[in-house]
Amino acid sequence: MRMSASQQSDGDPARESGTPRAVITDGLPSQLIDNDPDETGEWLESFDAVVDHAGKGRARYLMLRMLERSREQQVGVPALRSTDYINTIAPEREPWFPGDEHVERRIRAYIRWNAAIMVHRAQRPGVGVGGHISSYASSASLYEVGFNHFFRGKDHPGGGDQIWFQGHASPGIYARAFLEGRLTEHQMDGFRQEVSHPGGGLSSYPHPRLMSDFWEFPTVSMGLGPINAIYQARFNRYLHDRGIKDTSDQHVWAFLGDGEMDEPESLGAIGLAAREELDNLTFVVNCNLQRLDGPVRGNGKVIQELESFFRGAGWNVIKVVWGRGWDKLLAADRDGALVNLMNTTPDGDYQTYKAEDGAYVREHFFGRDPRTRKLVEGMTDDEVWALQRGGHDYRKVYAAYKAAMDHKGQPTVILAKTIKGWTLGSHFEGRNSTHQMKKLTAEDLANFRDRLYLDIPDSALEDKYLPPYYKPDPDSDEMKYMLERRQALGGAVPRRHVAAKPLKAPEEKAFEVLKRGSGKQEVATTMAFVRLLKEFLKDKELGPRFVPVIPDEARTFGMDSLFPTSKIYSPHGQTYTAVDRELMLAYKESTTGTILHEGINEAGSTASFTAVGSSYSTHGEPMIPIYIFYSMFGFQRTGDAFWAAADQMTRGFALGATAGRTTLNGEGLQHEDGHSLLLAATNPAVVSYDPAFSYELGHIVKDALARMYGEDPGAPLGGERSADVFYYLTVYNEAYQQPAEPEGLDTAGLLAGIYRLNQGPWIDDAKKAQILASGVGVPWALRAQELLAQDWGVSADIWSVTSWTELRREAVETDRWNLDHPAEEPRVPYVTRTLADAEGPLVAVSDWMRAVPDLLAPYVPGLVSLGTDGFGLSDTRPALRRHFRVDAESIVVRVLGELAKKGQIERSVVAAAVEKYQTTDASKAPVDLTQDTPAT
Ligand SMILES: Cc1ncc(C[n+]2csc(CCOP(=O)(O)OP(=O)(O)O)c2C)c(N)n1
Ligand SMILES: [Mg+2]
Repeated sequence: MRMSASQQSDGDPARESGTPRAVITDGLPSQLIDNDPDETGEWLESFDAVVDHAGKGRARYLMLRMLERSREQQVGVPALRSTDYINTIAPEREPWFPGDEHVERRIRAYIRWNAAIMVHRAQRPGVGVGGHISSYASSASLYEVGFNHFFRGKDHPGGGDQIWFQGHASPGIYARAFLEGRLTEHQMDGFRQEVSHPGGGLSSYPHPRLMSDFWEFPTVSMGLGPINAIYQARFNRYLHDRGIKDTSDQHVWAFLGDGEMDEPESLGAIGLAAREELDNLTFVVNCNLQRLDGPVRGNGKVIQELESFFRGAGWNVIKVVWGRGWDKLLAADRDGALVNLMNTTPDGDYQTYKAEDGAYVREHFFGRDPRTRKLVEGMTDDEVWALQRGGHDYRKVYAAYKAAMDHKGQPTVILAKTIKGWTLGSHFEGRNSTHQMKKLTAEDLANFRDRLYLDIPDSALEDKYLPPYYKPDPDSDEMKYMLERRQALGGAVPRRHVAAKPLKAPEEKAFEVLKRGSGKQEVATTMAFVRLLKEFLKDKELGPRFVPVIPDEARTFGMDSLFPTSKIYSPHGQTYTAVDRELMLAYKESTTGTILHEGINEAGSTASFTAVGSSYSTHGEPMIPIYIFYSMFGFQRTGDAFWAAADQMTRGFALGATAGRTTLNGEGLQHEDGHSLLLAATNPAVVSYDPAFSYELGHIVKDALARMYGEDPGAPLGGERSADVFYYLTVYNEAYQQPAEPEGLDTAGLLAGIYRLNQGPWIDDAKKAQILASGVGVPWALRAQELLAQDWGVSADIWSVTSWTELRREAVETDRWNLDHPAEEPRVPYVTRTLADAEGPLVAVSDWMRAVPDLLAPYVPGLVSLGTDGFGLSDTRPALRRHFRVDAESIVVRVLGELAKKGQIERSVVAAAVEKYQTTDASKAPVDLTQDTPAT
């Protein structure tokens, strides 16, 4: 078919004659009956003419005006992604407000004052530790409605709610705890002085690690709160569906900043919450239109943008834009002119209005349209100025929270419009710099006090550094009301509590399979771990506590064998006919499944790991997460989330599978991990091990379970160990024969991080050497031991270093003790002690970059290392190992080189070894016929 020029359509099928139209194009239905095609044709022609002559911009403008007009004329058009810029809940649908408004307003005023004063006092001379005033000032009503009416404490029969507080709002939460009598004035004055303040201070932000009976959920690394809250809500459902705990009366609240919503993690998991119908979850986004530097969306509208994201994802969206003062204006807005104005005003202007005054708002907002100008004719400038934003009107907020709690089948997001720095006066409100203002001038203080109607005399404000806190009489109506409300709702919030019962140790027979070794069979340490896990799962009491968390890699790690028995958790069960239903290892989903299969989603998996691993405290139900992932995509990709997990005192197992820069040989630069142990070492809560053999793994896991979930038997070295750790175990995909556990194994050494695997052979006049190796490096070291003996007459001892990082940690602690006790006999680090009598050069090797073993260099005189520094690349394992100079032959050369340095052999001998093994040529590396390409 040939088209004339006028028929050419820019690819729009609707304009090509004869082409059937799609039923839905761009969200608009198109199979509508046309009962006047001529008229339709004229409209379309006019539109085409505008496009042709005035351009697409003008055409778009006219279309939007048409939509606007159709709304004014109340002609329904299909829903767009966002609704008008007005409250979702119409005034006539607002519920009865059960509180005492007057008393609640007074309570809020006290808390507002104390929150700001706490930060102000923390700037006194000699302290000056910072803090935030304006964030809480914008969200006080959002919190107070929650505290007085919704947030259930731990004594509530349902078990209580889980609440993520916006990190920068912490002063408000402390200020409430102060009024409730949970914190003293002395403690308030210790804000951000956790070490120097007598008796300890208050942490800057919600940090369970630092205030472990107060904060439950860490926030402030923006974006982690939202994703962690989603996975917490999902985990609550999981516990319920599995029959472990009735969580039906527990709600998850997450208070978030509108700027924070820019983080990919904030929005990245909202689809899961909708898909799993998490109506036990409410997000409250404090839309004060500002972030740290300035407006969040100066040229746009953040509330509208977020509404479209959340609606699109399937959430229930409740907008709380305007306070009650606007209701009568909107009711009088017969032709929709006010709504249009609201819709078309960008956030940047809304921010500016609130930094000006009533006259400005009248002129620049209402004055833009004669119809809206007229609407406020009868109001004074002060009355115009007093028109509130929705997030400051507790009735509107109450209505939204109630609707969220009553809503079934979807999570809810409440988008509440507020003013940053509200009630703090004109220097703060809506100012771009407000986020970082920490002090009030004398004038600010007096105005603030007046605005809040507080009974504080001028004389009390004379000390500009230490204006007083306000604490009403304990018998006042406000104090009684406040405490009564909390009591009715199940006690103080936030509160962290640990009442988990210890778990019994696994049966000894579970470890037998690892102790026996694999005989002639070749097994990778990943498989050894999976075998152990299967043994654990058989245990009637302990088995149900294990929760595998898998980001779409179960098959890679051989965990698909768990599918048919453990099953994959889905709140919907398995409603389809599975393609592999006839197979033994069918993919099986179930409402009571134990596996949390998170899809290709390490951020979500880490959030799941955190929820599961803190269940011992959040729910009093110890659960053991087994989060297994590509080691490259763990600490490197989600290091910050692991840091938050550590803050939350998460316990459990993170398994870095396919570890090593040469062991996952085919996958190349982006996959091959030679540094996650180094990254893990930076997290003080992470206990890392790099085991070589299955029996090592068995001992480590057994000890870890006792430490995190048992009665804590103390450290192998005799010290006290914290249970608030999680383990990072690196496991490999290279199969080799797993030896049986040696007789008389030095278990204490194995757990401390190093033990002598074997001694070098007896050779007359032998030169001695020591090789330290970990993980897959141990077999290379054993081979090097053979070559050294057979080709060069060197007798090398082999040490299995199960944990470079734990040895380092112990050494650093010892060092620190010595620093503090100069007059006493210095203590010697474990690793130094262990290797003190080891003869000859010390060469360390592993599939990690040298910096990993080099962590021990200050404590092991003479230690030199080999490692996989640099980017990974694809090749055979032998070629890669030669390339990086970590294979057995390279180890030999390194040992000989060290002997030459000591003058024990000639340098020419080392050169001969290089020549003999061709260690500088990766293409000369031996071919390994036993290994398949690893599955990924
Ligand atoms: C990941 C991360 N990046 C940057 C920051 C620094 N930061 C702290 S608060 C803030 C602005 C917060 O704005 P918003 O979320 O809108 O909260 P508001 O204080 O306005 O309620 C920024 C950028 C942070 N805490 N976390
Ligand atoms: Mg903000």
